[in-house]
Amino acid sequence: MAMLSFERKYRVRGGTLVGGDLFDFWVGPFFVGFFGVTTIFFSALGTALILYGAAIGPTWNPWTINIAPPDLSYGLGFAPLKEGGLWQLITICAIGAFVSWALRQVEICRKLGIGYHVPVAFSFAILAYVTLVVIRPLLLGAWGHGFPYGIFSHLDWVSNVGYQYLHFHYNPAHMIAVSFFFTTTLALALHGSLVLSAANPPKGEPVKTPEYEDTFFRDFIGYSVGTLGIHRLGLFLALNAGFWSAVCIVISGPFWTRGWPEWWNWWLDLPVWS
Ligand code: UQ2
Repeated sequence: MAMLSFERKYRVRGGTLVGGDLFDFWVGPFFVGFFGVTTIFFSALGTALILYGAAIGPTWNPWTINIAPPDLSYGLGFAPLKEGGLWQLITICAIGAFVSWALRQVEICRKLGIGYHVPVAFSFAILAYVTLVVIRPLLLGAWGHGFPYGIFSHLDWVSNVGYQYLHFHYNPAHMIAVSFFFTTTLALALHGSLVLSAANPPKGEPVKTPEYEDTFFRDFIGYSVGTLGIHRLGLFLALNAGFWSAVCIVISGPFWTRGWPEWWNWWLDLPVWS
């Protein structure tokens, strides 16, 4: 792939966390680095294990392929490959690949002397996954509490775990997470449409400056959060969506075992009503 004219200028040596100069090179447009190698290793091994799991399973239908975690009776021990051990190895590979990917982002940030916002943001996604397949199963005492790897099967898991708490939408952390997801889409819709509105003037007119974007919102609601502010807000909203998702599942079981509607009894039990 051809290198863009400005790219060579940013292909600077150094900034690596591990391996010094050894893996400090590019393959085509891609920076490699130690963590590029570990990403390839874990994702190739993980994918091979998924394919093996599918091959020894009953179907090649992509919707219904399922690689299940071990039975609860295995607790926090290792299970035989065909009894959930594959799921355990695939989970290790997935975490290895995700963490490698984040650390490769860190190395690229260090090279360029830019902030760590991207790897920090990605870490929240990793946290949400690790909460589901490591932290919550550890707290509950069995790997069998992890979710199965399969398209339909993971949907069934979400539904079943939800009904186990009667009505998951009454989970207060779930409410907060959903609100952040929706607000994220609102903010991105506002931002995307605003930028395009300024960047796509009628034929023959010049592209409008950010002052026009500020002015639109000042005319409209008396306030503009600003061009930097909207990106801070967007990051804040998106990270909170992932964070509260992790909270809402990790409290379900380890810290609250009854139905979530019942949790709200604290409100009915307030002494002010008597
Ligand atoms: C803005 C601004 C942008 C934007 C947007 C706004 C010029 C290009 C979308 C307006 C955003 C506001 C008022 C915050 C809305 C609050 C929530 C919680 C959705 O002012 O600066 O930059 O893209």
